[in-house]
Amino acid sequence: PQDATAAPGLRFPRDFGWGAATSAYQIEGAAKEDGRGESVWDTFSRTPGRTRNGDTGDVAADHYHRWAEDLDLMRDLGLRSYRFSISWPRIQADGTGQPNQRGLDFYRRLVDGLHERGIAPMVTLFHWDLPQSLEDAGGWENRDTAYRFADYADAVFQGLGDQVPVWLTVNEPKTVVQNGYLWGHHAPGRQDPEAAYLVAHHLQLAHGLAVRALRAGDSDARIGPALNLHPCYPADDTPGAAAATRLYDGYENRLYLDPILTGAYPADVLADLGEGSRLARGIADGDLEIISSPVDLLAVQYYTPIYVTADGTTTRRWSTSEADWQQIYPDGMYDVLTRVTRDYGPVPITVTENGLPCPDVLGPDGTVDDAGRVAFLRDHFAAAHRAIAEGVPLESYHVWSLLDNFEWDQGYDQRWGLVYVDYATQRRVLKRSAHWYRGVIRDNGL
Ligand code: PNW
Repeated sequence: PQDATAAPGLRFPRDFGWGAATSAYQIEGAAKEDGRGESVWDTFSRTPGRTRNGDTGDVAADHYHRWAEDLDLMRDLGLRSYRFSISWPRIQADGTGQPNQRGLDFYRRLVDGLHERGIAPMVTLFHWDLPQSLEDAGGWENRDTAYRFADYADAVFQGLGDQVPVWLTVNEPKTVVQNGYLWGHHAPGRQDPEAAYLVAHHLQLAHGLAVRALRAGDSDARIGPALNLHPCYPADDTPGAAAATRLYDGYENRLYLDPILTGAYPADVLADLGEGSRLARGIADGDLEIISSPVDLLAVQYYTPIYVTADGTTTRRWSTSEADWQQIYPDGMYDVLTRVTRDYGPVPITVTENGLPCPDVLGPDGTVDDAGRVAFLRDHFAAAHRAIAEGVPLESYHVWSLLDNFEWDQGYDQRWGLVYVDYATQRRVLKRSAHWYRGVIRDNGL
């Protein structure tokens, strides 16, 4: 189903940042080492029934111990950029106070090791692993958590700042809002729409406060948000579907883009939530100035389009991947990149995630043939190339993910890596897609 042909001979801009991405809880393991505290994902994954097979991130891909080997893998692939996240509870076990030096040391080794191998680090401050102590104090429903995040960010800037050229604040606030607070299949497992949109505001506030914390120092690093965008298309050509799609786009995209890049929440979404909503009541004077503090780049994560019907529900139009929420639609990459440039630009853009889960198996000959992932990436790279050709200032592209890892509520059954992880032995095996990607990077194109 994924055999759309990419035009041959596509060259990317000089110094294009070919990369791969991971996140702390999904790969590190070592859940109890070196003073690490617990996060909402420890609590959630250890609660029976919350994850497939009861999987947890306790061991994951054991990257905390195998980081040097993993850095060598990245060098062998020829990566120019590596996006990873810092575990907040490794830096502050309870979410506040003096930073834990052993936690900082781990990331310092990682960052130094990247530089030694000629790979640029790109660091996400928050990829969902909120310290459980802060959750116990109200978590993201509590405005104070945004200020705790700014303190944590400041500690990380002080500890690593001189070696990190690009910081990303909050990974996919929308996924926390929707999966964590609307539908409840991610930590903290709530189903409370009123809470959800207040959480959206506090995550945005956290973003803005972290931007300000970086600017308060003398760092010349760059910083921006990491947003997963879903291009929304009407499922038919009725006016009803057009209107429903417009509002759907408000909830999926503008709710997160507008405050940061234009300094205002989208009026249609605010109206739809109602004047008395907890979001509306939670916006204090000055918040939007903080949230819209100028950013240096916008990190875009694209996985799937959404087709919206006139009654405001969604429908499937393209083939679905192993992730039930993902339809395969490479043109969506072109559409999101050109849209953000048109509506919010020009702002430098990095793609910080894009990828496909596949039913990968380690063959008897020791290879993993993920042809579907190769086709998927080729078609999405080609779509990004088209956007660049039309003037989108895209500077780098990170495949999700470097390694197979803990895919949240789906546990280890869903494999997203370029590199296969045999969890019984923790052996890493380059999949066909990894070998192919090495060639793309070497040729700087398709
Ligand atoms: C991202 N959706 O989450 C996360 O940043 C990663 O940690 C995760 O492993 C990866 O994508 C693959 O799932 C998403 O519903 C979760 O469109 C849900 C969606 C998109 C991304």
